[in-house]
Amino acid sequence: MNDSEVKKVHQALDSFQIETPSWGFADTGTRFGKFLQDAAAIDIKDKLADAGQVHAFTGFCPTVAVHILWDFPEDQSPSEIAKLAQKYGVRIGAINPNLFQDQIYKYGSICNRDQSARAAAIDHLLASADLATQIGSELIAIWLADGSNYPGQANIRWRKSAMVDALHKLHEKLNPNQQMLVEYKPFEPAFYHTDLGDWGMAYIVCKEVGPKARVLVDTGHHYASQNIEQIVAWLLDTGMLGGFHFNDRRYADDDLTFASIDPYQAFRIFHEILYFDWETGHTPRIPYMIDQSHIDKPKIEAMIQTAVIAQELYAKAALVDHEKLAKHQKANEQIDAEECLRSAFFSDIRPVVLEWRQRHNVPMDPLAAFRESGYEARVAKERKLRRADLGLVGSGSYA
Ligand code: RM4
Ligand code: MN
Ligand code: MN
Repeated sequence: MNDSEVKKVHQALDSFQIETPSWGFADTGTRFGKFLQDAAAIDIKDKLADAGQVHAFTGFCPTVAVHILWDFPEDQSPSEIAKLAQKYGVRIGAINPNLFQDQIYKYGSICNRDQSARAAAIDHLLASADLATQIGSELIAIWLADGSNYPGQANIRWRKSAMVDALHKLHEKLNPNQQMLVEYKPFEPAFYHTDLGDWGMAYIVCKEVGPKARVLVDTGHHYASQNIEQIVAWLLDTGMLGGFHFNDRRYADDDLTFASIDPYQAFRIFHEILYFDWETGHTPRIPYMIDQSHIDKPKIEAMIQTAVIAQELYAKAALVDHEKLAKHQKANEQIDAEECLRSAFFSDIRPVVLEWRQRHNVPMDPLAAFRESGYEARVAKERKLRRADLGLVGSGSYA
């Protein structure tokens, strides 16, 4: 690697940050049950403390996404939670409203034909905007579980207009610095139709809702052979890319570790972003967020591993020779163009990443350093006792 390549990678890494999800530190599972871990976070304080560890050992995970119903208990004010984050060296990032858990949402939230369910959902969205403003969060990330299970059950067009109407109300509540990120998903929990089934639907809804709405790409929410980097390229070109939820999938919404199944796909996504950046001279502010459910991996280690994997792939993507690539593309030299990607992807960028860590005063091997710190064993002991005190007994049962 020559000096200018090294510089390019350093520059890219300096601007690369990843947001961790509060729910990724707690016990989560599949619909069949949960396997509990003593060290898993019990409450928001634990989640922020654990996120603080990830940031301390990696140096580029300074914000934490939160889920309203799971993370804001009634006896704690939002500003207390923001202060708590500060205490652990992190900030609150995206706010995620919860429109899927309550019994009233059996047939949907903002797309429900039942006026009272819809009104409750809209109230919750507006309350989420207030909360975001109160704690200085600029992002509201919306994932709807809305959809239907059987053909004929739903008037799909009616539901679309109800959705646009509700999201428009939220949009009007946002201040100029805030954005709403609209996430799509082809199926689950609904198995016949999902009201926001793909990026095109999310794009149309954002356009109808207003300029503060953008599309959120969850890498796990695509059909098996879908070309995600093309979606990303189109969203970049239209100024509609709102951010990412990172995870990987083998079958459906598996929530596996980002790039664990297909690292080349993750690399190609980063490449499209950096290529856009080079070509347009415009660096979009892209919130990169992890959205994973570590069912059986230790939570904090899994989060550090994910962040490091993403950082390495981003560094590799930064190594692509854009001038050369553009030249080969223009001349239809497909083999040479492809080689531009392959040679960056297969380069060993770890020495540059190590240099970056040294410059930023973070451990050379974040995972090993975290393990040596003994944090996990310490909190496991304390949280196990606290769980017993609180009378929290886990259950792995499905029915
Ligand atoms: C969904 C989606 C959302 C996440 C929920 C819990 O599949 O990815 O982003 O908040 O799961
Ligand atoms: Mn997601
Ligand atoms: Mn998901």
